[in-house]
Amino acid sequence: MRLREVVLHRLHMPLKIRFETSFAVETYRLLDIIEVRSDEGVGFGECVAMEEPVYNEEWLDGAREVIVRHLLPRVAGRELAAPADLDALWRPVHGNKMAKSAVETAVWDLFAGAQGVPLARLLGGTKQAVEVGVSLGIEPTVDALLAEVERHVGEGFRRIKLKVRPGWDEEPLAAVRAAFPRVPLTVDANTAYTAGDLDRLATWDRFGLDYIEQPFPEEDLLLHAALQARLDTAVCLDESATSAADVRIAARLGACRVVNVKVARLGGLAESLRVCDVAREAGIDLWCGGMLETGVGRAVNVAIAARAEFTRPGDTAGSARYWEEDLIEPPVVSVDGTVAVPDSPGLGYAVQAERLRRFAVEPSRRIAL
Ligand code: OSB
Ligand code: MG
Repeated sequence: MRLREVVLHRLHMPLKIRFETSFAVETYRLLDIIEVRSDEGVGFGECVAMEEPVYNEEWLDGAREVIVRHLLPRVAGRELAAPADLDALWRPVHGNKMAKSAVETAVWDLFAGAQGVPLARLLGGTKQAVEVGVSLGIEPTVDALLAEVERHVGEGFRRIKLKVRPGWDEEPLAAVRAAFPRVPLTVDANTAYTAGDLDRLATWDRFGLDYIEQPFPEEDLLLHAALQARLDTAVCLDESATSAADVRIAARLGACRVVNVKVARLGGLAESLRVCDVAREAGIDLWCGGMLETGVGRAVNVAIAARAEFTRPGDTAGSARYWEEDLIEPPVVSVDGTVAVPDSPGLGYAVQAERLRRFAVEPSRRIAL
């Protein structure tokens, strides 16, 4: 298959929620939808890089430049036998994984659609439905957080993840644990702690967490290993895990027992599948994270989470948590903490062209290949 044309759509989507983390407050998403076209059909992918490089080193305008100047020219005129062929073509371009993933996932959608198979099945996913939890942002008060937890427990989410940072951790955690003694609970610090916090974090077994996600800066696997050695609670890596090789090293060091798979952070679905192989060999539990995606990215998350290695609930809540109106039909629906894996070809949801136009902040850019 040859790509004939790529269309880049820059969208502004208002979020229903105000989502505060240790590194940002998000009230809307600015994002690119990548539409790839061949003689066989169309595929869609989402670039989830944030406006500023505050989650990882990538940022939306930078990713757009990488796609246009460095990735698409390397695909032009090339015959692709499978989506994984992109790996070899892009090998000269280092890093820039969210940019690569945006195009790569669109190509996977295109291949799955052309073969008439659901993306989840092309990826080796066997589940009929995936289990989902919810990631709750930092709230102005503990009472506001308790109300959020109560509402989401009531909606049936399979685990509650709380965003934490120095100054918003032990007090809200103790309050949530006291009010909900048995709810599966995790925390995510997005790298906000330092070596000076190690002794304090090493006491957190008392909160009965399923895992502690990315407490320390992404480079510092040894610091994560030092914490894991002092806890019964699992350490989970997000930002630190940018490749299958990273996960293998982290497992060898004892830096984690759980990994949050974000397809975009890993550079796409081919690398995500390699992470599945490493996780099976090394006994690491996986779950699928999120970046407040629209339905386009969310559909990819549901598809990969259909694989058996994803043994813990993901952050793939339904569209209604984030959007008044998603880009896809039907929306992703989570009922009682599960999302059904679609059985129609490709992503399994129809991207709405009219909504791509309505949420656009600039004319779409067409690139002939
Ligand atoms: O660290 O998992 C994270 C959102 C944006 C950036 C980083 C993260 C998150 C979330 C929300 O936790 C996940 C979601 O609901 O999509
Ligand atoms: Mg995280």
